[in-house]
Amino acid sequence: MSMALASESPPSAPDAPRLIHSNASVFIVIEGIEGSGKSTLIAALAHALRGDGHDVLMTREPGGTPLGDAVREIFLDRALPIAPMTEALLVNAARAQHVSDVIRPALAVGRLVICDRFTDSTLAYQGYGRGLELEPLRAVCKIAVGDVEPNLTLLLDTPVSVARDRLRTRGVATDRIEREDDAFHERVRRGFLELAESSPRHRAIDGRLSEKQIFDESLNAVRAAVGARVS
Ligand code: ATM
Repeated sequence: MSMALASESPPSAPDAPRLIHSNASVFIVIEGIEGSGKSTLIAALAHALRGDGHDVLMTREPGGTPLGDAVREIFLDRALPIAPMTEALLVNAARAQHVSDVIRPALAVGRLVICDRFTDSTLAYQGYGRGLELEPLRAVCKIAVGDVEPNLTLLLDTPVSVARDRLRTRGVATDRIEREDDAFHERVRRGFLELAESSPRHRAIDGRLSEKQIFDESLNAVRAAVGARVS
């Protein structure tokens, strides 16, 4: 992967990236309901972390591989009725491929991986949202990911009404999950919050803050996670 090349850049070269933590192998996940501002945050974080000298890989779920992209199309297809457990198994089939082909290899060569959604999305959407029991879902996720765990999960916590307004303003066509009613998205939001509160590797950030505040808080949290990983 490109990390090896980046490491070979002479540190004194004027345009060389500042390689601070070249072997960080850090796995960062960004979670939140649709319209919470994940994409903007991820792009800004990747830019800043590259400036720090990290070899950043941005990826997403469902997706991240050819199989994952194919699953995503099926998963979001409004014309397809899909049972809750089928949803869980589909996203985890895609996840197993994603972990095996993309995330694990990137971490193995010291890259910093930023993933738009991961296992918390399954617990929040299929568990809290659809009403599936959490423990079997956790077991399915565990089968898909093995020992790959995020070092930090950032939750962009945004009220459903705010997220809906943003999506409406952007004119985004609603997919199979987005078109669920507000009560569903409220359960998902509460699920994300409960998951975040139950773990020290999570950080919830108020999605109503300004873009700059969200970015600053997030970047500080990521840098702290990188520091904890390499120190
Ligand atoms: P994005 O548009 O954020 O990439 O997510 C696609 C949808 O997939 C999202 N829908 N909404 N709203 C959440 C859903 N999803 C699940 O339901 N379970 C999962 O495990 C994952 C990864 C995503």
